[in-house]
Amino acid sequence: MAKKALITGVTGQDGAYLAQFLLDKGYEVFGLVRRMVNRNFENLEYLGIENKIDLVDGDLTDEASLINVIKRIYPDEIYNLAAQSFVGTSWDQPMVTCEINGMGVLKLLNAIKICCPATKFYQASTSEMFGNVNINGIQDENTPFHPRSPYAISKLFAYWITVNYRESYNMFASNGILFNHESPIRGKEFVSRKITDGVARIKLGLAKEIRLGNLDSRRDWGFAGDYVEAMWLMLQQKNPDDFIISTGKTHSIRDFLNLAFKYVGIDNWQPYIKIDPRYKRPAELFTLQGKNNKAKKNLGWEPKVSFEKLVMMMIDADLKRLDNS
Ligand code: NAP
Ligand code: F7E
Repeated sequence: MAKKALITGVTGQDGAYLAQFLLDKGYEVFGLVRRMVNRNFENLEYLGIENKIDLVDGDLTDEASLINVIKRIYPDEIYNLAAQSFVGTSWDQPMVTCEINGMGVLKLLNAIKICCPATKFYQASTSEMFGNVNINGIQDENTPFHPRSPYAISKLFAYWITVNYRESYNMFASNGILFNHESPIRGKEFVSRKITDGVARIKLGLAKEIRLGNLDSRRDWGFAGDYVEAMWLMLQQKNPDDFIISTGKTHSIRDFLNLAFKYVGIDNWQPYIKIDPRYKRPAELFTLQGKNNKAKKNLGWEPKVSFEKLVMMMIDADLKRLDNS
């Protein structure tokens, strides 16, 4: 019989790639979707899997809905990817962010404990939890946390409550501490996609500039399609554990701009970039770079898509999308 997986956040970037990955592995895939006036299945449609997933209604902030869904499905694996995932918004909406990203995870873990304690659980943790600790080095699983945004703080609660349910109730619950990962279906509010969409528009004569904030921060950017494999691998281990998933390399926003503009034949990007204070953050994370040795050794996982290939892939997709629209 096919294994059953429930994905929360299935309409997001990672949810769509993970659903595709699990369908290819022969899983029966269920996706939790919350009530919206206009539901958006664009990412699932982009990957051509919108009709292959069983969509179920529920919201991470409503424990009764989670219990109902879990009782209906009895999944073998639950991947909790749902979140208010935009760091910038977390200063404007700190309570919603903590309700969903923090308390939502506790509600889900509790629902699993009550209904199906043997179900394996994956929590989408984040490199944002490290803050600016060890920014001249490289962050690993032993680096102390110092979150610097309401988003990061909500995710730190979720990280520890996952560890606590594992230790208290012997549940199979693992944290993936993922560094930034992008793709052609990354939300346009994130800097990578904002740049590739903007560069494609400039190339096609549809825009004249891109407005950005801090160009000096550095991120360890990988490809989302590679990272969902690591989520699955974590739940196939004998024991639950926490893993950093990253490329091990770091690049600045300026590096991203250099590559993106060069790819479309523009060597001097300065005239197209306007610095707008609205996009600067009250507390910035200067450099993120993750050491992925544990994942390589224990999971046999490695990133396949390089930073350069990722940027080119995203620009190609945006050029194609704009050409067809
Ligand atoms: P994303 O594209 O923003 O997707 C977030 C998903 O969460 C969407 O499907 C959204 O549904 C859903 N959601 C939000 N609030 C919900 C609620 N109350 N109940 C149910 N669903 C809800 O995020 P992503 O980039 O795929 O990231 C996936 C997860 O990994 C997130 O938890 C994020 O914080 C974490 N993470 C991401 C990265 C990264 O670089 N991408 C790195 C580390 C960790 P709607 O369509 O209804 O809005
Ligand atoms: O910002 C700088 C910004 O919003 C990256 C989420 O998936 O990864 C993501 O969080 C950097 C920051 O991602 C603009 O100040 C400059 O230093 O693309 P971002 P993020 O904040 O790193 C982590 C791992 C997650 O867990 C999150 O869910 O780029 N930056 N100018 C800008 N950023 C944005 N968004 N827009 C700008 O105009």
